[in-house]
Amino acid sequence: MDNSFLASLSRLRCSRASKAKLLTRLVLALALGTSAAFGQSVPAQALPTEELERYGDAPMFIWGNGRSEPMISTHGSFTSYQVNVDANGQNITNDAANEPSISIDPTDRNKKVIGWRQFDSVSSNFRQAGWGFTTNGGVSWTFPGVLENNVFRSDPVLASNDLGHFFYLSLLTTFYDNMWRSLDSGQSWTNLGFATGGDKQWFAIDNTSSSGHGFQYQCWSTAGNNYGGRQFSRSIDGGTNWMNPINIPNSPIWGTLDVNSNGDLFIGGVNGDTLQNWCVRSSNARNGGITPSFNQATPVNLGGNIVAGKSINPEGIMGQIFLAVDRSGASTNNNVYILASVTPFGFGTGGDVMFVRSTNGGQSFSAPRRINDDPVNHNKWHWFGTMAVAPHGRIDAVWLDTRNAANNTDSQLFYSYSLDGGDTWSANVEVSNAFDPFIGYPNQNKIGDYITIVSDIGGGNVAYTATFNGEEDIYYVRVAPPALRLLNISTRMRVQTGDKTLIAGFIVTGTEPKQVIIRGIGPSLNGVGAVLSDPVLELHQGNVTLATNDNWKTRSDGTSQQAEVQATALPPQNDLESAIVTTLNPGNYTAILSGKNGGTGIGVVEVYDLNPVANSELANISSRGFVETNDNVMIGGFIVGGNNANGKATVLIRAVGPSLTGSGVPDVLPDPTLELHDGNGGTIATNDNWKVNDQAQQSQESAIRATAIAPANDLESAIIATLSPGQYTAVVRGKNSATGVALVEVYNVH
Ligand SMILES: [Ca+2]
Ligand SMILES: [Ca+2]
Ligand SMILES: [Ca+2]
Ligand SMILES: [Ca+2]
Repeated sequence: MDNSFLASLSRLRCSRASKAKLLTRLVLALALGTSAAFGQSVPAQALPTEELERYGDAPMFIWGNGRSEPMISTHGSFTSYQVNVDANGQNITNDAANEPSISIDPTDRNKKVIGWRQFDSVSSNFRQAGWGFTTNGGVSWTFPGVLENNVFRSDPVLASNDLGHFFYLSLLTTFYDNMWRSLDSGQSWTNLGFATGGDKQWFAIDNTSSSGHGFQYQCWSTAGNNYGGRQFSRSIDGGTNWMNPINIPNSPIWGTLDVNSNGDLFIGGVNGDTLQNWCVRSSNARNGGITPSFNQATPVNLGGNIVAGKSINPEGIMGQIFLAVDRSGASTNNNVYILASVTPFGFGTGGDVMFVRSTNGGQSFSAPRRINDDPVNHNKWHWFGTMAVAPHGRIDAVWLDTRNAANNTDSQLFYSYSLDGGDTWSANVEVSNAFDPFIGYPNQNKIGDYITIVSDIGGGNVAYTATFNGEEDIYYVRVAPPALRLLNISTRMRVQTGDKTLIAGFIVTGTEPKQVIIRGIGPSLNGVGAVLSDPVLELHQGNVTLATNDNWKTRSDGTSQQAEVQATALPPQNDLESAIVTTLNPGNYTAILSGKNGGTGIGVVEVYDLNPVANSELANISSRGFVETNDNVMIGGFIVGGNNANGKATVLIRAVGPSLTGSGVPDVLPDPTLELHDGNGGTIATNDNWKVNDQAQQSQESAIRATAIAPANDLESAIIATLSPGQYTAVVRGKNSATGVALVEVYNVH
């Protein structure tokens, strides 16, 4: 297809059509503004359209942009890193940037990309496609230059597929889009070419295992539209070719789309004429052989209206509609969530962040729920609300908030999360310092029209626009629920000899040394059958033996360590038991528990964190042993704790057997099963084979893969759990009472 021909054709067509529409909208905007000014109830009228993404100022040749240190802005425990820095990591002075769209590599969340509208001069609204990438989790960013020099581009939308390939949908001055792709984690981009589209497009990629796997779905507005109002297209070949656009029932605009775990497509948006919000579904868009149709359209009450042209963002939108679907495979699987900043019905100013959910495939939605938890004040702005769902189902919401500002314009990024599918939400958390959103407008009277977030298992990755250094720039910040730690990790099993001793691998992560006590327990265990009568303990790092201990009161060199061990308040109860008190640098360690003189029996090896406030933690334990039956199964224990009363720990627990064969381990457990119990023995979850959540009977493959440590064999087991402070045990058994060598592993994922 000849893009330049299409482009010139469209320029002729759209300039007439969209001018007429814009005029209509401006008239309506004036009408709306009038009634709002009198504080009257605002009936449903047409929306004032956002200023179309129209070419204005000509490109400027910028010779004099200076450089300054990049901005890093900390607020409480949150650090916002400037993204739109040059190839050397320096701030570019006198430019402007907004409308950031973020995407992360699902196979390695340290790799993230953010695209934005790049204005090389703050005095010009000429804009190009900016982008930055990070390979270290967002601490440092590189902006090698715009996608295409001196080409007007706007409205960036980024997404990644399940291989970690990034896609960048970019709006041209023709109101058509290009799709760009990066196969190298965002370092370089290839233009895949013409991609239909229109003004304020959004797109989503189906990363499920449905028949629509890899399909890309795109929707856009009715204004700035080259297709006579048709708003939807699909690419079944990874963004290269797009079908002839079709209508979406009720013409929703300014809303995102997403797929459920079966590949059903959902589109959110507001009808610009009636102000009614909609959730529209296609159940056959995943069928590449037919033109998609929409089989459900549900009106959605958000308790208020999507608005544009308000004082907080004069030429822009106060908030768009963010729709996201839970694909966790857990009990919340396929919930459809919608969140937006809206002006409450009956009011002309202010905005609240409102949330609804559907648990029946979008047939109906819950009553709207207000997420910002400050006292109701219809002057306050809670704007640019956006949301994402983590692979295991946590919902993360962020927005800009003027609650603390006497001038009611200085804004801070705020955060709230839900761990129960939107039933309850955390207290709101201040994430950023306050900034003046009116500073640094690039000859355009708004700070763009959106910010975005993508969630991973540990937290949410936010791209937002702020003015901390006196210019309009793009920032990255990671938000997350307060994290708890593993204060103790242990493994219990029947210790045998040779390959069947108990080997506990553990990792200390962080930046500071960690003081620990490692214990080998046997004789003091009660009621567990034949115990290991005289344990011996070794601590290794790689091939280096760091310490050995037979009986805890005496070191291997014969000196006494009784006082040192007692000072930990964790001395073993029996003199024959073993203990090593040591301080470990971050790294991988192995503790081996065996019986003296070839003794066998049930024993426990355990590691306690003696300095939980250090900037380091026990991140996981991976214990290997020979799993038998009844009392002689393998039991991993751990204690979740820390200094945050509202904190939780998200853990991945695995039972590994058959894949050990590849490491040369004989007699592996052929088909493990896993149980997670709380401190009272209650069962929290069970799992046989990791791809299926046994409680919900849904696929949890994508959630487990999102941890980047999915088991290697389909018969192995995995459970993701978000846990309050307390003691927990994970039990590994062989299916059908089989026995063999296996691992029980607990990872703190954050
Ligand atoms: Ca700058
Ligand atoms: Ca825009
Ligand atoms: Ca001993
Ligand atoms: Ca299994």
